[in-house]
Amino acid sequence: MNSKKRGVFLSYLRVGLIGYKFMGKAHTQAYKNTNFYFNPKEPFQLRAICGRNEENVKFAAHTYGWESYETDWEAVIERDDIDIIDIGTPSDTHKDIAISAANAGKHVLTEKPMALNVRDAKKMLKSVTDAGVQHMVSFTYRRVPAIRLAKRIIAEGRIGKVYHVRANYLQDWLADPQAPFAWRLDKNVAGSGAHGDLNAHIIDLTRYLVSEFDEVVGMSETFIKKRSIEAGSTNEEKTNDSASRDVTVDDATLFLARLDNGALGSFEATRYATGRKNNEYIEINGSLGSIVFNFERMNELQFLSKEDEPHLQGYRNILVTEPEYHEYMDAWWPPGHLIGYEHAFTHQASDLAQAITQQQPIYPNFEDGLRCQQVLEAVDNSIKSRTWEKVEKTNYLNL
Ligand code: SOE
Repeated sequence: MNSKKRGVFLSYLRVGLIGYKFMGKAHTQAYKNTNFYFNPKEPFQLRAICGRNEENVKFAAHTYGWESYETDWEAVIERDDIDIIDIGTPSDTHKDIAISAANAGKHVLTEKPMALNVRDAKKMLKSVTDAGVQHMVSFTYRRVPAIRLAKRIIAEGRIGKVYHVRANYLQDWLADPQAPFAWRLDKNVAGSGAHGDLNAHIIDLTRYLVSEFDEVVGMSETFIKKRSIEAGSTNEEKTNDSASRDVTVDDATLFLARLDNGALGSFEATRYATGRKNNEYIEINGSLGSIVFNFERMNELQFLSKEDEPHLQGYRNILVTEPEYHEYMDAWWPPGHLIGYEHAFTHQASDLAQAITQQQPIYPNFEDGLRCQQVLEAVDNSIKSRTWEKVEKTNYLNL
């Protein structure tokens, strides 16, 4: 008898991905790269990708390598050959899909911001908690190796007591008045503009690296109130027959914060920072030193230590690519070969696979997503009240 046996994996983590555009691509690559570079005990299987436009989602299934496609997200959730629902669609869809997925016993990963508001975020958190499934929010910047090093430096006490967090997330894709209307400019679909899209990230990084938020005061502006509808717009962007649409979200939102640990924070998110493309910047000043990270130089971390001899003190630029010392880098290349935007999505998928297989908690989870939503909403409330607002931190549904 042939003694050679074909190797067969005992089980797979079978994914249903809702959405096939920017995040659909990034998440697809993350699942494939996890299998290839992180050798998970249970590899991901790309079972179904979902989108309403059959022609487009069929093309995506074929080119991205998904086994099947669906045009109705509920059909994906009903399938018994899927373990994980990954939500890569606009914010207005997150609540219904996440709750349905949890109720069907599926693990849930959702893109940020988690929800349109705190109330929906609480309902989502309750559903996944009651269902006992894994739940995660795609704040991928926590999984950039330089951010992991920043976390380690702070945890080791190397910058001492933190006094300041200074963060911004600057893009410029709307600085051109001719830029057409997009779904991200519709409050009903996106929930908010730069605030929920970009401040969400630096709020999460601040929570991850430094502290929870105590109270905030903010301001926002919509510089261009109406934008043209361009040919080929999606259903969300089209409107009856008008050639343009009102922008119903913020173009830029800035806010100040007092953190629970007594530090002061300043935060800015805008899509009008001409020349800044994806400039997520965070500087943390402490009694013994400082840290500076800028995503546009994502393989580097600047660190200053007051413990250095005075004549040698200054920001040192650390290239965070050492496989032996820097988290995640042992899966990739030799020192100095750099990684990019998409690698943090792979780190996220790899950690999710490990958490599911080992039945361990995973972060940032839906409670982190809710905490972020509570900061976002407190800023929105302060913009309305024009006063400082405390940040709510309860999980219960005060319905
Ligand atoms: C905005 O353009 C955006 O795509 C965010 O939505 C993502 O979360 C960020 O990673 C890149 O920029």
